[in-house]
Amino acid sequence: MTTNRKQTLGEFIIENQNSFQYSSGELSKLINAIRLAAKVVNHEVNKAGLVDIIGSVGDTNIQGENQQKLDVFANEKFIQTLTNREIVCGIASEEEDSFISINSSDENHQNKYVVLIDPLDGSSNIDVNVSVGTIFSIYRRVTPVGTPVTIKDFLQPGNQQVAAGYVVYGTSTMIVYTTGDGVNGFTLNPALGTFYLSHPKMKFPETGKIYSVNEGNYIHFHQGVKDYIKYCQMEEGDRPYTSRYIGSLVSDFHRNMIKGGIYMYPKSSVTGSGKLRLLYECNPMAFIAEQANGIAFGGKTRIMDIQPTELHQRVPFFCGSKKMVEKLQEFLERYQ
Ligand code: AHM
Ligand code: MG
Repeated sequence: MTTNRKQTLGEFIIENQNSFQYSSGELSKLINAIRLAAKVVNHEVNKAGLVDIIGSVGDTNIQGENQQKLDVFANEKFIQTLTNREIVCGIASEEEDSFISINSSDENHQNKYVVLIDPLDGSSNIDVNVSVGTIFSIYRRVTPVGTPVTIKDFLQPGNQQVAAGYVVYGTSTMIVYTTGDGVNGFTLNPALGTFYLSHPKMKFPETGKIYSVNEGNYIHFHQGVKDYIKYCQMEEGDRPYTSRYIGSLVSDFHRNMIKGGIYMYPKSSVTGSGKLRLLYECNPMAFIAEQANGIAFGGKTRIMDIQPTELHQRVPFFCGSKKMVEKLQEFLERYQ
């Protein structure tokens, strides 16, 4: 007898536990902890309009930006959950100046994973009721187990990631993640508090009709990017494309992965760099994109091949459907 009962995220994690390259159950526990923290953050995000939690707490983060209260809440929740469960040896967060070293109270339990997290990305969208997200990235430490983590454990190129994912707090809440064996998406049933496998084996369409970029910054873009934007707008073949920009990376990426599209955050002539952070935003999204047949490009090289030099490093980011990113690359090459 066939059944259309959907697999839960918990079941999926257990079933796929042995497919990880270095399977010991530790990575599964870690993803489980992220699932738990995501539910708590989701609950809080959903009531943001009801309770007096929105608004700035007045702190500024390392990038000099105003933190929203929910950023602080999400940051604390993820760090607390991962710390209390003693399943990682270190955490770096977009909201923290430096990385956190976690010493397990159990001497026999020598954790080998570090997590890098953007606890609430796009948080300026919260007070206007627009989707936000959490982005996470997981690496095996490179320093010996049982010793405190060092900066080396965090400054690894994206091609060393063992898992990465995001939570989108949208019209429904979803967790989308990869452990290097494709990308799967799980939707939360809020009545039951359970994530169900709703989007198995997600793939970017080869090409698409959506381009996502903050065109307000057009004047500051590299000539190759400007020309590509003009190409997207030209009346020819299947063009003009559709412009869609939420200003929330997770949501823009998620839509483009489902419908086909390209997301761009180029460097600007003013700042000389992009806005997005290599470790917390670009690398995890790049891992997911590549696992879903897409491309993530940093303007000169593959995002995941960039050797990070600092925790809060920013890079240009171009990501999406293969053919669209390749076309953009052609335009960029004309000016190199
Ligand atoms: P944040 O980490 O401070 O929330 O900033 C990242 C966000 C991304 O989600 C989004 O794609 C981008 O900033 C939007 O920036 P802009 O408003 O400059 O277009
Ligand atoms: Mg962010």
